[in-house]
Amino acid sequence: MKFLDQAKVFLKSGDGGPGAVAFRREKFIEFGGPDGGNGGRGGDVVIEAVDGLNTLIDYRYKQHFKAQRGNHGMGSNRNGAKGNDVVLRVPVGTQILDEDQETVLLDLTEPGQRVVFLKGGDGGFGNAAFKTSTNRAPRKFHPGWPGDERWVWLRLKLIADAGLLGLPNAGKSTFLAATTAAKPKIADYPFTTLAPNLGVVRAGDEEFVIADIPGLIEGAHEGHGLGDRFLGHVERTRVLLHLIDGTADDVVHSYQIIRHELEAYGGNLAGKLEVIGLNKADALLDEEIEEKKAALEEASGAEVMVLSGATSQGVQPVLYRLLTAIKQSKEEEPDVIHAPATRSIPRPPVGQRMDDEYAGWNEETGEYDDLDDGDSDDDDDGNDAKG
Ligand SMILES: Nc1nc2c(ncn2[C@@H]2O[C@H](COP(=O)(O)OP(=O)(O)OP(=O)(O)O)[C@@H](O)[C@H]2O)c(=O)[nH]1
Ligand SMILES: [Mg+2]
Repeated sequence: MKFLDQAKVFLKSGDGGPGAVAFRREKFIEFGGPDGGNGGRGGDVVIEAVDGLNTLIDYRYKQHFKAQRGNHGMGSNRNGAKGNDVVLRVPVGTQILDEDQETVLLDLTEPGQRVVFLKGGDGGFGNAAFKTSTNRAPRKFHPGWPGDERWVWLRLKLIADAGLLGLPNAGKSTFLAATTAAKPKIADYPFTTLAPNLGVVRAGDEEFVIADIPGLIEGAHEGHGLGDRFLGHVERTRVLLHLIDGTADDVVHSYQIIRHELEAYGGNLAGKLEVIGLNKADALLDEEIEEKKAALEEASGAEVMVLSGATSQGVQPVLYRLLTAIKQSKEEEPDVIHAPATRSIPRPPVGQRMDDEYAGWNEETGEYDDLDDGDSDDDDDGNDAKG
């Protein structure tokens, strides 16, 4: 199954329903008056973050989401019903981006978070609302306000605590498989992993989520290999585990390639806390380990941990190191819920207003001439005479 991490969708909130033009007409009731109710509000476009979803695959098959239009108003001052909302259920961690794919409009970080993204248009006033002291029988109504519509991108960034980074074949997926219940594909050719995998690590009584992403190569930021688009999946992690294949001739060069790509990617990735692991130690002689570890420590200026995902040698200390970093980072910066995006586009009125010069009140008959009333020929005649 292909992992789908973004989708383009069209959203439209419902238009408001039109107001009604109606008059009270009852036998023996002398002064009826206008009683056309208001139109109903259009349905909203609601976006909801739910647990248990981890892809946006549904949005590949259905791209258009339209909320229902508000119902029209009716006589006897009955207002139209509100249109039904349309609710998009997305995985936690989904961002809504503008068509430019850059401007973040909404960030859903908490399960259950529910945001009205596009509000339905308001219903139009019925003629009862246009009654004034000088015009007691208006035939004016408002057709309702339009809903909002726009194309947006849904983008999912998996929320993992730790991210695995490295060149292809560094042993990232092997590490994930060794430390979690995840079963990623592992093979001795580059780009075995084509989409991110997540796994839950248990270290003592604690748990954290680790993400394995496709390997990076030199020039990934220019699109080489699978490019750097998967880095978005580790952008939000609290710590990175940078794995280096210890069997490579020049481990320092391997390290620097990845560092360079992180810097080219931008954001705060390069500044993120990094744990460096010299991997595949089982395949190395002791003196090789010492030599490569020392070279890496000199190049990075940080401690380098030695491990083997294949034999699990040195893996536990790495997990505790990651866990400590995650806990520390959570203390410094607890999870933040981003404020929902607010809509600031004013809605222009549409449609024409009905001309209200025509007053249906007939002084002589003491009745209103109702437009809807097709069989009142006599009234119409009387009215023509008046006009
Ligand atoms: N000897 C040894 N081999 C390992 C170790 N970890 C991984 N390998 C081997 O290295 C090869 C690549 O392993 P993967 O886990 O698929 O590497 P990856 O970093 O996920 O690779 P990509 O998904 O292509 O980026 C496989 O043949 C693994 O069996 C290790 O600790 N020791
Ligand atoms: Mg892999």
